[in-house]
Amino acid sequence: MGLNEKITSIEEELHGTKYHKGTERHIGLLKAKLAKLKKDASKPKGKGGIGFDIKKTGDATVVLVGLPSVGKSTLINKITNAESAVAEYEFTTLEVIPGVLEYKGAQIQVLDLPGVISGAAEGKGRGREVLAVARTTDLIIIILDVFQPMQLNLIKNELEAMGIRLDKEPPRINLNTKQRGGILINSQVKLTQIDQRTIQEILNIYGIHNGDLVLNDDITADDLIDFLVGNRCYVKTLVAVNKIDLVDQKYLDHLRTQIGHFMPIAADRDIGLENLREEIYNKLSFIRVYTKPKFKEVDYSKPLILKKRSTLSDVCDKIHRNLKKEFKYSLIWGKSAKFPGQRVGLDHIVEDEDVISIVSK
Ligand SMILES: Nc1nc2c(ncn2[C@@H]2O[C@H](COP(=O)(O)OP(=O)(O)OP(=O)(O)O)[C@@H](O)[C@H]2O)c(=O)[nH]1
Ligand SMILES: [Mg+2]
Repeated sequence: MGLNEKITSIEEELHGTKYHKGTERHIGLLKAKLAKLKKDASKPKGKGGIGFDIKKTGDATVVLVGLPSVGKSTLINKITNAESAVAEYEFTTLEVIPGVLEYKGAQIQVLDLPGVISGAAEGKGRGREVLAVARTTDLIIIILDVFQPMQLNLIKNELEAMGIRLDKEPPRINLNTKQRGGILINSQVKLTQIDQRTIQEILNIYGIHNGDLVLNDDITADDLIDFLVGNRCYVKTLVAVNKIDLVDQKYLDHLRTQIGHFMPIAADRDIGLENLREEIYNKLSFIRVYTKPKFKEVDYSKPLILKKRSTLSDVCDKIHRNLKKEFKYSLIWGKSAKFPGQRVGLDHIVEDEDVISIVSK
């Protein structure tokens, strides 16, 4: 049996197996085998790497994902400086079109993508290339047509199939492989979703027979498989429902009971766009850091906009391309400082409202 036949046969078995306590382990193992086969099957041939080549700019990158004709290009044209073609027919956009959204001092790169269809992650309609762009962004805005809310599940499934985990933190798992001694599971929390035997067997599928596995979360089989496959991305999402000019409030209230929280917008009528900008900014949870030049006052007028958990090294990159080479140390005031004016190095993690003073060579 070739790789693809094996994949199909396991997929069929998974479809035919009902989930309950008694089949939990079997399903976990099937999923582990399936993920392993898919990983082997998708090993890049030749040059490697898929996707459009997009140069990242700005403080964060956001991507618009949705089916054809939901209004992605209309939206990017309204909230950024981009000029992306808009038309009534499907697949108007065929390339990745970048634009910049400026909000509260942050420069947010927004990417308009070609429409995604069912089967995209398997390669339909250049779907893999399109979706691969979403893997490395900070936020995925899923755009739905107000009359097709169930597209939400389709899009989420396609993104998941590309190894993107939505609105989730990476499971805290650590593995130290060894030469002998079997597998030792050290779990810091009570495991309610997977048993030790399943963990052992899943590890075996990935060729791991000896080592220490440390778990800091109540993980599922899927979490363990994600960890073992290793190329998963964890990205936040925001759902926007477009063309709300065509429906009434009652319709929208009902929609909320079906798909949960979303941002209602009508891109070509400028409805809901200010709220959307605000929500994009908030979701990106930026922090602001101020600089204090030597012997001068803090410059509060020009905050440096950074992502959470940024280091001083990231701060330097924001200020000047070569600053890191010149960097000697920095003095720091604020939440991340042990005491005002603490002396810190490039790997120090900054926090919101910190003040820094860089001393260069
Ligand atoms: N009624 C209404 N129509 C809209 C709205 N926004 C966009 N449209 C229309 O929807 C159609 C598709 O818009 P596009 O922006 O090209 O959609 P797209 O998602 O970029 O489509 P593809 O590039 O083909 O994937 C156009 O005819 C737009 O004028 C809206 O808020 N309300
Ligand atoms: Mg478009």
